[in-house]
Amino acid sequence: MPARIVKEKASSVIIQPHQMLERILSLEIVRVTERAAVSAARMRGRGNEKAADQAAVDAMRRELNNLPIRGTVVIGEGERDEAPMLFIGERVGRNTGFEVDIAVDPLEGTTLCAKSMPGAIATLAVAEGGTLLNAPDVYMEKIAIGPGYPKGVVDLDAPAEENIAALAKAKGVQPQNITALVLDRPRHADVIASVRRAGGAVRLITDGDVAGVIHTADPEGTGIDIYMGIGGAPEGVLAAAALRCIGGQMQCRLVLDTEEKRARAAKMGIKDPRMKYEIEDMVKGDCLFSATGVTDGSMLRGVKFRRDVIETETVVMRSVTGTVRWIRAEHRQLDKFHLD
Ligand code: VTB
Repeated sequence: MPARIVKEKASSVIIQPHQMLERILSLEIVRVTERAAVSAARMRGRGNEKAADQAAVDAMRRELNNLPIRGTVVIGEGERDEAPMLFIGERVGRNTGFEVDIAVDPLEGTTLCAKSMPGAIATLAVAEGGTLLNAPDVYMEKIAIGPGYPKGVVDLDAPAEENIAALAKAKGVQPQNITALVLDRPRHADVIASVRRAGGAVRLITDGDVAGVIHTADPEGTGIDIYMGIGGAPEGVLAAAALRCIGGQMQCRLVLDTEEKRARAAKMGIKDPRMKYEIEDMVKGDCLFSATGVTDGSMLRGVKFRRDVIETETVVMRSVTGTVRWIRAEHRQLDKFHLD
């Protein structure tokens, strides 16, 4: 055989048929979050969280139903009786192709969007069927750091002071050089005080902890080393999907502090209400993650409406390869957004 052909064979990447679908899907899901973001962006600054969320939900559902998947919404807008669309258990897609689990937050940061403040995104994760944690819409304790640290360097159950000290040591810096990102809520007064006692700095956000967790993956770029505190469980699973793609560590525990919540979780298959979840427990298989900016934020630019062009910015990730793509798109065929 001529040497040239042998060489070509050796250097070519063999793609299995199921990976091909997943490769194509990684672009398809960009369209889904782009469209949800554009619809939500039209509602920026109108003070109407519900209407903004509904616009994102409608667009996301419409686009999901165009995908060649057999999808089940595992993390959605709520339970069937309270959410008419993208409810937990809803089947989406064209009902062809692979069984997949879907986690959606069509508008993460509804308040940010309604007030036209930084950091609202439209986000989605797709994973192999049966591999995403079916989390009820309750609070979740979370701790997350980026890649490159020894496993277990921080722990959900350790005091914040210890975690800051351990992380600083592992990073080879003083605690003064560590910054924690925390949701600005009264419930976090102790965590915030503890981080500061350890010498660390705290950056507070009003909403948007999916992006908050993702910030830890690039401490040099974002200035954030660690995410700590209690946020939504659905947002926790979405963030775990992102970290599964880009690396990092995350530990979480559902806050099931009433009998009613424990019963709801049990109905969703949660056997141990105190379980400490690692990324691999929340996202057990391969996944894709996509997020498009709605308002300008530190992770993504928001949607821009120009005269004849709509601009979007999206980040899409694949766990199989760890590839992260930043996609800035200019849309010229505007009727696809179904805007009036
Ligand atoms: C977080 C944040 C969300 O909810 O999960 C937070 O990521 C937690 O709930 O953007 P509270 O607002 O009740 O503290 C959001 O802020 C809104 O969904």
